[in-house]
Amino acid sequence: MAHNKRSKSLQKESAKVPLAPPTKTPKVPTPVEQADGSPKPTNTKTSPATRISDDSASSTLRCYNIPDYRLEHPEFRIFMSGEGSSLEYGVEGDLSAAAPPIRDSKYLSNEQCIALYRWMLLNRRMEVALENLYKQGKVVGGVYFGLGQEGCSCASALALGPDDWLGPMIRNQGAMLVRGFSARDIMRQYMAKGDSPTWGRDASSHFGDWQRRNVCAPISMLGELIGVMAGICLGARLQGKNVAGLTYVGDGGQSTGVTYESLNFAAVQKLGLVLVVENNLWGYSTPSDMQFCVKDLAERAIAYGIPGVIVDGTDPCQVYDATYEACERAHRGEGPTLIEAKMMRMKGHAIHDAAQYVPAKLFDYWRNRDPIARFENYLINVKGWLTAEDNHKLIEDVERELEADREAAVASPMPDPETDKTHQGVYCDPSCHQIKPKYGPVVAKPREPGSGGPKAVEAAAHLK
Ligand SMILES: Cc1ncc(C[n+]2csc(CCOP(=O)(O)OP(=O)(O)O)c2C)c(N)n1
Ligand SMILES: [Mg+2]
Repeated sequence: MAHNKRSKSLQKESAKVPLAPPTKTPKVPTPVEQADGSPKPTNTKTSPATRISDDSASSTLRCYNIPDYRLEHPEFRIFMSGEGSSLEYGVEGDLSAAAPPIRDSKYLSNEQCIALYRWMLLNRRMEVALENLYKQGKVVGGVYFGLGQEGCSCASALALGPDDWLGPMIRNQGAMLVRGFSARDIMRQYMAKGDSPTWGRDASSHFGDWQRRNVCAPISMLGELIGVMAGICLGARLQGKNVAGLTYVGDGGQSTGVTYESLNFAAVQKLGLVLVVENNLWGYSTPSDMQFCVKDLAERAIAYGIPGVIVDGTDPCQVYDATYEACERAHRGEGPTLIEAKMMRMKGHAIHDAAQYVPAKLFDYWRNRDPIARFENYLINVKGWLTAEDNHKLIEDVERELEADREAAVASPMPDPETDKTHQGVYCDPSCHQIKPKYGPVVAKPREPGSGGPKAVEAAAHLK
């Protein structure tokens, strides 16, 4: 029931498809089953990242499990060859396998799946429109794309409850849409229009809404948002409420020191951080094979003492289910979860990057795993939840909405230079600091002035 209540309140200002209560789906393989339902040879317990073997004090071998929801386990390696100007990346491994099916969701109803598909479509089509606006010289700065990652962005944000928080990164424009921003807002922002969310003071997707939508603006310095989201969860807890704080970090960004510090802090304090590690195989032009040595980034969860889960980032149902369960843990006050979503960045780093360094056959492989095409096929042909005719109408509806948003954004005025003279909206003013508690009065006992009481005791009382 909590799920139903949560889904209704996603601040979906432009949602067209009503959400329905979750339906029970037919039996689906659990993370410890193979697609045919037979047990996997290893990982025989379902609880995430729990230690599954240290039965005797003398044991020298410890085993942990990391649930892996994927229905395929691609094995390939990217390597560097040549020298100087002939230096290039190659890929070796089996790239011939057919795309896997979509895993049935344990929580999403058919109506919710269709709503999710619509968000993903809107996400993609909006980015195509942004690319065109850029080519027309209307965008100020660059454009960042989440092509191939729409399922991950949209499904993860959809799993949040109304009191939860979102901390998107630049590729998570789909998550912004799900959380209630319109394509019009995002396009205005990219064109630095005077009525954009930052009144033309910043470009690309660096904006949030802490008042209504519980969205923390992206932070460019990779990993920094994790600590901020942990802080939001801590602040809510001090007000008597356990919230989930969903944010993202890439395969490149997760190597930063602040990622470790923030995640460790969240783990120790059992804060409701939900960290989606978007392993899209590239960080700028560095392949993930040259970025880290662990096989799966979800394994890092073991070192933090928190659950780690692997999902196919091109399968929105897997992403939704894993994020939903992580949010439930957060609401129960059980602490953070690390979800590794494996997928592929299907364009360059940003619009200026043609990604010529990416081996073409790797693009071909992942193009076959397109999240939208596969989800569309799932809804129409596998489940029969959407007719071809209704799909056609849905696509037309998305296009109509986008065109109206695009026209309005283009017609918006540029910022008035007069307002800039006063630095309005650039620097902090006293009103910025008047942020009232959102969930209730702060329950922490303030330190008595001049008491000089023992700090350790006070910290324990404040934070735990
Ligand atoms: C701490 C820090 N170092 C470097 C950069 C420059 N930078 C911006 S994006 C990027 C690559 C990020 O790759 P990844 O984390 O894999 O995310 P992706 O772009 O693939 O989504 C880099 C190095 C930065 N913004 N912050
Ligand atoms: Mg990356």
